[in-house]
Amino acid sequence: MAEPPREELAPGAVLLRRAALPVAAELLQCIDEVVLQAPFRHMHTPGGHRMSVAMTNCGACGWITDASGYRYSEVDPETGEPWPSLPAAFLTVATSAASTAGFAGFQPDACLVNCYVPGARMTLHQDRNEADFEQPIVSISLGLLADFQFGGLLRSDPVRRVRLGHGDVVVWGGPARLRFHGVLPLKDGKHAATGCVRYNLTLRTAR
Ligand code: MD3
Ligand code: FE
Repeated sequence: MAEPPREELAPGAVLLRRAALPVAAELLQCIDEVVLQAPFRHMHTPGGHRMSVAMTNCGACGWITDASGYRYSEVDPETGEPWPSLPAAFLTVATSAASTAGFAGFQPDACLVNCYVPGARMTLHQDRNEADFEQPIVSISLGLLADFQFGGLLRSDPVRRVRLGHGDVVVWGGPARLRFHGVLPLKDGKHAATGCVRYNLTLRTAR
């Protein structure tokens, strides 16, 4: 079978366009199951802002934010129960993408599930609540197109814009791991697989 197109966005940042397309329907079904147990919610930043992106998690721990700060939690603060387990299909896509990108042995223990509706966005930030920055983060986009921004190691560094579409997988590791990144406000649209939303899965080794 043909290799998926592999695009190096920057050292350590590998875009595998449409790599998750063959299993996209299965991933969406897994999201539906996760959400039954741990519904999407709008968390608040430590500064008190309500996030426009709705989030939930699966795996041994999940990323949360509230007045006390940004961190990982072994339980869903809404219920006090553990997060739903990491679906096997998430793990398979993430570990195979990581090894294609040169990160063999990736063992994610957390998956943040983001849900964007038109207008939702994520301002430039770094992902630094994980224990070991030697471990990459794998992101999987589903549904509506997003204009993703990635910059450098300083917030003030220039940003590049990359359009991420249904089934696109990106591995962020090595020197790209701490780059600033964000998502511009989602544009209106309708996708055959997801309707009027975009989902993004980020698989992480949090602990
Ligand atoms: C670059 N999510 O959840 S995924 C996030 O589309 C997040 O929902 C965005 O940023 C989204 O934290 C972007 C792409 C991504 C994820 C993690 C990264 C890019 C990254 C970590 C380091 C550098
Ligand atoms: Fe991020």
